[in-house]
Amino acid sequence: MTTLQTQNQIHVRNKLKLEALLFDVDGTLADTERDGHRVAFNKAFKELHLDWEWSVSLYGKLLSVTGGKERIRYYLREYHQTFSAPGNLSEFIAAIHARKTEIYTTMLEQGGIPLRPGVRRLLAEARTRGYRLAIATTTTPANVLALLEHALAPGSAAWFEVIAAGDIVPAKKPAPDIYTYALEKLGLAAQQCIAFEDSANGIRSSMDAGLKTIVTVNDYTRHDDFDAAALVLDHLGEPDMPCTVVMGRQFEPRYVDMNVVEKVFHDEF
Ligand code: XBP
Ligand code: MG
Repeated sequence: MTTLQTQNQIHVRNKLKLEALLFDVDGTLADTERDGHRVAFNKAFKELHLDWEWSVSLYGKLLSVTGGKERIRYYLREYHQTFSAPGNLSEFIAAIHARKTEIYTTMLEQGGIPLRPGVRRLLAEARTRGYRLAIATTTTPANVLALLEHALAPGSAAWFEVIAAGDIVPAKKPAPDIYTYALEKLGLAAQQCIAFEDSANGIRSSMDAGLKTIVTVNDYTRHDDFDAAALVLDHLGEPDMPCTVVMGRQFEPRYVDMNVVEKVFHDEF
């Protein structure tokens, strides 16, 4: 029997204690897609003399595929069948994507993308109260580090015990692999953790890894299917910026703090 299985049995017997919070990045920590990733993709295309332009609405459709390289490949297959890459397609896509990552991280360095409401406050409270933190995302590791460094706080990557990102697992979300990987690195069972997500692909990934999940929607995801979520909100809220419950029980005051997270975790909501 593995250590995790033994831990699982002990916790099932004893009543589970919430140990760690696992966060998605894009759309959850910050609204990065429309005015961040999308803009960086378009700038990279232009620099490389490609006449591709991803509009706000087209990008919404492309978001059905997670991962930037995978998204470019999907775009070519679905919207640009006549395109013929100079040389090897995978290498060509990787080169475009590398430039896109440089452009995107520069945007973050310039403070271009803030955190979503309540994210900084909840992370700070979770740290103070001794909860462990991790990240499980599809995006490139450099993007996560740049966001944390410039939107959260210098050195804040160290707040997260595990940063599971990008190609570290071959199957990206909606596959559960990135969450399973993060749980393994934490040495915790899913029943000891809670996840924060913003999209249908994200919640399929977290739920299939066995994690109870709180969802904060955004413009691209508000019509996604979140039936499996423990709680769905427009954002985490702040004392002076109440959140709205999209699915789940109303609560007061209307912002998510660790007391709310604990209640959701213990099904007291
Ligand atoms: C979101 C994604 C990513 C980003 C682009 O991931 O699907 O692909 O759109 O990032 P998550 P890259 O919500 O899991 O954070 O270009 O670096 O892949
Ligand atoms: Mg997301």
